[in-house]
Amino acid sequence: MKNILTAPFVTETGKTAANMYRMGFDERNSGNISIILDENEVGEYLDLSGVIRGIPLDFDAKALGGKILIVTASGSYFKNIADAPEENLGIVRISPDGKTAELLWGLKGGGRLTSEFPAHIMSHAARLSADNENRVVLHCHPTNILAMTFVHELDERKFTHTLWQMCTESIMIFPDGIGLLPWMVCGTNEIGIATAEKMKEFRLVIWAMHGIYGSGKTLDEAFGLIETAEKAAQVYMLTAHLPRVNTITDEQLRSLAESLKLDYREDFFA
Ligand code: 2HA
Ligand code: ZN
Repeated sequence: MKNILTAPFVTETGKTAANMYRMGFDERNSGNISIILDENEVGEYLDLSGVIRGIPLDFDAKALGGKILIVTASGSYFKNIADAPEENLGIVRISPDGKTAELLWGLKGGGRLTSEFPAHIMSHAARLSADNENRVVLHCHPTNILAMTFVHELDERKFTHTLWQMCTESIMIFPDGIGLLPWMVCGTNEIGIATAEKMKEFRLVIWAMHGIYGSGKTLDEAFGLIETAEKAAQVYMLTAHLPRVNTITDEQLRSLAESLKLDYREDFFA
C-alpha cells in the first residue's frame, strides 16, 4: 500500500485550499471542497473494505451511490489542510442506497463532513448529468463577488453580462455564464437542491451575499473559473462608482466569442 499522505488527490487538495486561503477566498473555516476519486487509484492507498465508521446522511445521495469522494471536514481551516490532512479531510464512499457515507480515511478525532455536503453531492449529480467527466465541486467566499451581490441587480443574465464586460477573458473562460441564487440559509438540503438545479446549466453558481460554487473536471478548472469570475468582479467593484469612459461593447464581445467559436449564452446579451 502506498502512503496516502503522498497521494496526489490529498496533496493537491491541500495545495488548492492553501491557495484559496491566500487569495482571501476562505477566511477562518469557510469554504469546502469535494472531489470524486477513481476507485482504482484510491485502492493503491487504502483498503477499500476497511470502513472506519458510517456517517448517516439526511438527504438522498443515491445518485452518487458507490462513488468515493475526498471532502473537507466541517470546521476545517483551509490554511491548515496541507499540514494536517487527516484531521481536515475525509475520504468517503457513498453507500449504494445513498443513505450513508462510509468513512475510509480521515476526519480524525471524530470530525464531521462539511456542512455543505448536501449541496456538494447534489451539485455533483447535476454536473455529471451535464458532463460525465465532472469531478470537482468547490465553494468559497471571494470578496469582490460577494461585494458585487450587494450592489448589482441579482439577475443571472445581467450579472454574467457585466462580468463578461469587465475582462476580455471572462467570456472565454465562462461562456456558459453564471447561475445566481438569492440569499438562502446555507448548509440545508433546500440550498443544495437549488444549487444543483442551477448546476444542471452552469459550472458556476453564486449564492448572493454569501459566496460562489465552482465545478469542473479538475481542481484547476474549478478554481480557475472562480478566480476569473472574482477578477472580473474586482474590476467591477473598482470602477462601478467611477464614470465609465470606455467599455467592451457587445459587438466586440460577440466577435471575440465568434472568432473563438465559443458555445456562449447568446441570450445573456441584454
Ligand atoms: O464551510 O462556507 O457555507 C463553511 C461555509 C458554509
Ligand atoms: Zn460558505
